[in-house]
Amino acid sequence: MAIAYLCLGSNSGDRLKLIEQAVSFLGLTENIKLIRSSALYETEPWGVKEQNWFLNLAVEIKTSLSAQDLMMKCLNIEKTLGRNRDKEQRWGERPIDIDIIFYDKEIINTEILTIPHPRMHQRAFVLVPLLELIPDFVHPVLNKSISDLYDDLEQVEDVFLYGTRGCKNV
Ligand code: PH2
Ligand code: MG
Ligand code: MG
Repeated sequence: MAIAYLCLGSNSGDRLKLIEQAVSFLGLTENIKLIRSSALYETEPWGVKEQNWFLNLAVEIKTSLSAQDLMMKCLNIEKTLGRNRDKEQRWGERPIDIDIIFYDKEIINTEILTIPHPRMHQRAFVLVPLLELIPDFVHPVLNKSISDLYDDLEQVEDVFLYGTRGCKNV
């Protein structure tokens, strides 16, 4: 059994429904058990700025699937929810994205899969949800905790708890 952390994101279509459906499909997948979820966040687009804001959250799962099989399950759920990668720009708009951030403390570098996720430490939309779940988890390549990685962020894109965007001064 492995413990893995996934980051889910959506910025087109009915974002809330897509995230909810993706989490529930994950929970219904054989050999995946949902353990915990972070809160839901509304986040400024990272990478390509001219697009809708995203909804993001992180989940902790327990699984007997290999990292590779877990990735295939995630890709299948993305497809079921209408994702068509042929029509997408890198870092552009997508109805649903499910990324494996950590798989235990394994370091995996194959042609199709890199774990830990290679850009997670540059992204507030990944670090903020993970801060809730595993602030002291030490990144097996960078040897820093999630809290330290968050403190080290040079560019922090805006991350709001879902429903609080636009309430900056309240
Ligand atoms: N995903 C991307 C690119 N940029 N920005 C935010 N805020 N949230 C995302 O999930 C995201 C992104 C590529 O997968
Ligand atoms: Mg992805
Ligand atoms: Mg992604």
